[in-house]
Amino acid sequence: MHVHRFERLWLVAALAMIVLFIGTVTYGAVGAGYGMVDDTGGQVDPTDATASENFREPGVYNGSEPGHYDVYIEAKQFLFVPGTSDPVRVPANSTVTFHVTSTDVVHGFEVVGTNINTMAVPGQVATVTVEFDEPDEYGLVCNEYCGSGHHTMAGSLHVVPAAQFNQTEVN
Ligand SMILES: [Cu+2]
Repeated sequence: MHVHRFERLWLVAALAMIVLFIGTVTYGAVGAGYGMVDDTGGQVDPTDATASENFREPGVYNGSEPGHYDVYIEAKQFLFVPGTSDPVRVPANSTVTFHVTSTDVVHGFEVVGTNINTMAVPGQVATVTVEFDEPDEYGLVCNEYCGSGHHTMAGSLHVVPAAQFNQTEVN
């Protein structure tokens, strides 16, 4: 059977596009380092999150070794606790694990300008670990539509010079 040269060209071009699209979707799903909110952070009762050993009173805690901190953040309509009324403060040159949960509806937790970006799902604790080398100030935003005040749901994270970080700020 004779296939016209242009017909063949379009067949090849269409096939190449299909391969390219599947490739970009695959890269986005597994190659770019994205992770789903999974069970590593454990589960909690969303109506009483701190009752579970997987979640503590929101705040900054000393981690398992020096220079490591655990930050427990409760997201709820329409604030981060801590973060919204008081900035989250951690020292520079530290490794910080955020444990984020929601006590009402699905929220987002993004540290603006970094690759820290997770969902805050009621009943589920999302954990993300990150290193902060330099003092800096970051915004926190909720990027899952969570209700009429969603656009006001924001906070801040201050990475302060180690000398300015007071151990009394740690729970
Ligand atoms: Cu929200």
